[in-house]
Amino acid sequence: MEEQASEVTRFESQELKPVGWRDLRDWLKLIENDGALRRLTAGVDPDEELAAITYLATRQENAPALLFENLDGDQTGTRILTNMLGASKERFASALGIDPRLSTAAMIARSRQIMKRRIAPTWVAKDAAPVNEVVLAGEAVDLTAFPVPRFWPGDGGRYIGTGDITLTASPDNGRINVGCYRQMLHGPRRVGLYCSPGKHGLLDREGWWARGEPCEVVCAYGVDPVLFMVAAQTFGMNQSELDVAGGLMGRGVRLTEAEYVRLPIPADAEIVIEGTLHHGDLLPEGPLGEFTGYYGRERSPQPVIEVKALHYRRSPIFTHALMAKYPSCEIGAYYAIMRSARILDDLEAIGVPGVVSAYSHPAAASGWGMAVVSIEQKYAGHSAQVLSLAAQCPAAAYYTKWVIVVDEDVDPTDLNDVLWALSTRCHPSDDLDILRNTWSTGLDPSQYTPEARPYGSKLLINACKPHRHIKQFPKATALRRSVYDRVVRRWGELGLSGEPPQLHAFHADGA
Ligand SMILES: Cc1cc2nc3c(=O)[nH]c(=O)nc-3n(C[C@H](O)[C@H](O)[C@H](O)COP(=O)(O)O)c2cc1C
Ligand SMILES: [Mn+2]
Repeated sequence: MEEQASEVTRFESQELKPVGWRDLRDWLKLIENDGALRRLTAGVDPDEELAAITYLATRQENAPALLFENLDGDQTGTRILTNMLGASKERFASALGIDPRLSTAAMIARSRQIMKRRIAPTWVAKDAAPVNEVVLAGEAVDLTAFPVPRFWPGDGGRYIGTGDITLTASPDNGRINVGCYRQMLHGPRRVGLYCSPGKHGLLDREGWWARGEPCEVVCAYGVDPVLFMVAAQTFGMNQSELDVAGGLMGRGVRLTEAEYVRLPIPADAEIVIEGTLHHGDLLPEGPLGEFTGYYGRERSPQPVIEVKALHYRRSPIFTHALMAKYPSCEIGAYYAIMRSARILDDLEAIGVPGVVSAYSHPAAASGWGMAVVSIEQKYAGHSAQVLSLAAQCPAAAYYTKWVIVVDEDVDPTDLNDVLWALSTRCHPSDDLDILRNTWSTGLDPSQYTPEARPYGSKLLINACKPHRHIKQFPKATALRRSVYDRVVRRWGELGLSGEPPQLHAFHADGA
């Protein structure tokens, strides 16, 4: 009885209660209890071997998170966590305290409810911040002492920042941005930072440089799952992801004062660096095997963080994100669910009616390649309107090449359903439009020569029933509700195994 009650508390009381974990270490205990964490105690080489193990262990959805506890040559007691969330919607659910048994569509709806909350960060004293167990400044900092992985054979270096969060501030209004941007290690106190055009970290940086000032940066490398998810998601330029993360966790993100910069540092992170980016201080960066499944971008000069201070917990846990084809990419199920929720939020904020659901399938280059939106068509031109708005709303505008609108009887999370709509309701000669010179990235391999990047293009696909003929459009075959109910009742008697499938559309009487 007691156990049942705690199940309920754990999954469904989140309206305004905080999540049931405090930091990354706490959350790891939670997922270990669920059998979703694998500890690797054998020695592993951070040079390609760690990535190879991660890739091979994650070729199916819901593969466990991997904690590498013994890294060749390491003197610091560092551990590395990979596949923290990856293609596991169950771990996404455990990070937010929602029911892991929900369908993907239901998780998107639930995430939207929780994501509406905003809770400001709280401050803790420096000496009460776990990340301040060890604090080093200036010449005492040597990042090369940590085991720093090289992921793919063709990578241009070792990457200290993949599963990171990076804080910058807007020089105009002080809004603190949190993004996840890759970071190549150049030397003991030199870290390359790659932000692609349009990302808020880049806009902040350009803003400081335009004023003739260096851009302060804080990067955290062992972060809890919510800060990581939020850092990877696109929110409005004027929003602080810190407040979004607080809202998702049901309590403020704990921050503490830094040693050198004016930015705060996350108090519960495992490792934090502080530093500055100076205009004109560039070093060759990349390539890195990326979320597209390719080495995205040629080696190019990128800004370098001049590291001023380092904070870490003893035996720190670095979070690292393998970039690869689905389902081995760290940008997986959680990303698809949150991005879909964000697209629906953007469309709701615009105020367009009739939007039912959306999904960015993670197999489409980590959910960045495609967005499907379902609507209940209410007027002539409605589906074309939703298509254009979805294609350019902040949550969906970056990269997305295929934007598809379908009717409400098609489930965007079910690719079989989407392919059915594309094949039976879409007439390519009438229903396709192209947007050109759209927001994209230097990492898109389909644009050649690389100089053509980062301008992208988008195909808008209208796979709704044609509105002009909607009344005459052939009726889709569907079971009569009374007959469906009868078969469900007889399921066992008929000797059929498992649960009868749930249906969401039935034959309309009079049709
Ligand atoms: C593991 C991982 C690595 C990423 N690497 C980069 C990167 O190197 N450069 C970049 O611009 N965006 C990268 N992204 C995407 C950004 O984190 C994402 O677009 C986010 O919205 C950026 O924050 P912003 O919207 O506040 O700029 C990465 C995302 C993840 C999850
Ligand atoms: Mn942002």
